Amino acid sequence: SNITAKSALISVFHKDGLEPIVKKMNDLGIAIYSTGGTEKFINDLGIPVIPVENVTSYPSILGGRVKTLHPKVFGGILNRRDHEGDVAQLAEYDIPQIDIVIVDLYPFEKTVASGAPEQDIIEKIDIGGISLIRAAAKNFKDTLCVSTMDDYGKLLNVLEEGNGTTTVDQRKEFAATAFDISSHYDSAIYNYFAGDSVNKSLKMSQQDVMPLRYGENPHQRGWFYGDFESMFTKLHGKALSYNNLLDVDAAVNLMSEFVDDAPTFAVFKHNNACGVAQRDTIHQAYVDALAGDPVSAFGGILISNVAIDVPTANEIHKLFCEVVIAPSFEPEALEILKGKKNRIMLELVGDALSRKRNTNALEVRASLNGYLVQDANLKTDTKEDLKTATELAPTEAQIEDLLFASKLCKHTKSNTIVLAKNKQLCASGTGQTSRVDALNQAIHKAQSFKFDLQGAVMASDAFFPFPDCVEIADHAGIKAVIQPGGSIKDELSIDYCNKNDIAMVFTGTRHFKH
Ligand code: 93A
Repeated sequence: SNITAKSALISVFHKDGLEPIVKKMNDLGIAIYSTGGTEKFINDLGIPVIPVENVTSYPSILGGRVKTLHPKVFGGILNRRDHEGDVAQLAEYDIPQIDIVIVDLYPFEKTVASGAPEQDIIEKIDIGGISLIRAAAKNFKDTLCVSTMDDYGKLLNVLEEGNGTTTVDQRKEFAATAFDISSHYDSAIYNYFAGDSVNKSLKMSQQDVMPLRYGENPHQRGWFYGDFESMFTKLHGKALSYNNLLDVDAAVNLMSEFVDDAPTFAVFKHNNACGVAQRDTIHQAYVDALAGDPVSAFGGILISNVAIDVPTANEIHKLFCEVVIAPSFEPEALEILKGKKNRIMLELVGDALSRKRNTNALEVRASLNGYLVQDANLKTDTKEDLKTATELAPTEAQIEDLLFASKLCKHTKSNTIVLAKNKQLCASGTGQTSRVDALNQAIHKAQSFKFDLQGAVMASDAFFPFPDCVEIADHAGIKAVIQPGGSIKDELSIDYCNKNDIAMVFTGTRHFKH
């Protein structure tokens, strides 16, 4: 089952990275067959190459739509070496054995993502390449299939190790990758076509839609409709997923509250901030944001309201994170962060953050065979909105923390309680069915990450119907509270605060977020 390669067929869209491979093959005496552009590339390197047309005795026709689709090519790939009939037919029809197939497919997804017209997208549906991959992978017992540029390094190792000889296990591994590539490729094509019917039902044009690899889960299809590029320039990384986009939206919404403020950093997970801090430097803001919950931060979405500098980039680089968003990246910081191939880096376009706050966008969500539509929540609580409800008024420092916590509260899933201290999120309770649960979750979380809650402040997205929350908060060391007020039992909470030296302010604005 070991096979020593004597020939290879190379047909690749992207030619970069190919040079060391064809050189190695040439050294090993492997004959190379190739298609138009790839053949020219290899020829220009001064390496002998046989045009595939010499095998098929056909030119490339229909503008390249048919170049490798021929029995002599596929016979050469699919024949079984231990099968008498196959061997005889190879001789009978003068079919050359092909031991290695290297393909890099037409970039279908990239072409869709570029917003190209339909005609161009259709031309990028690879037929011959995908067939070569499937054929070579099917016949892994006899043929080595390299189906992606990402496997060039692996191929080179294998060639070097075995001097052109490969084991069946090695070939089977390459075949598994090949079917991963081909199934992903066809899913992308399917998503593109299926998107058409969704476009029609939403009355959108093909230009507005970005097909996603899948929806919230792999068994759900997904698309993004909108103008991503008006808000972000993608500088690096893999394609954004449905969940990435939800998080990016949540991150941008929160950071739009801090546009002109001191350096502020936030870490998001599942649409909620799990770490936020405002400091004199963005480096310190990042360090203190991360400290809010270093466990949740794993795989998180990061956002800054100022440029990412080198010290910050060095810290971020230690963390596995999906996306980093910032108004800009210092060039060297960008290089550091590019050190992880998949890490997505998004630069905010111009005043994208302030635009997010100042456009009267509508929020739409599908519901009950229709849509629920509402104004975006653009109300930010300010100092002027605060009415002191207790005998004790908050200090200036507490007011700053209260307003900081209130901003976080507004952008966290209800029911929520946010605990903050010195412009740092200590912890929040998120998306709970009771406010008491949200508070207990926040306290428990803060304590588990060693926050000292003495002197911290508490923000609630809605009023307290009972005095239980202020009591629990008091026992945890909370000294100031911000909440909308308006419960018929407000007095019970106020009384408790008065008896226990807690300052409480009412904003008059509820910030539910479901
Ligand atoms: O249009 S195709 O589907 N028809 C083919 O017969 C065919 N054979 C290989 N595209 C085909 N290919 C693709 O051409 C490969 O997958 C590769 O992406 C590209 C390489 O073309 P060239 O060598 O001319 O640059």
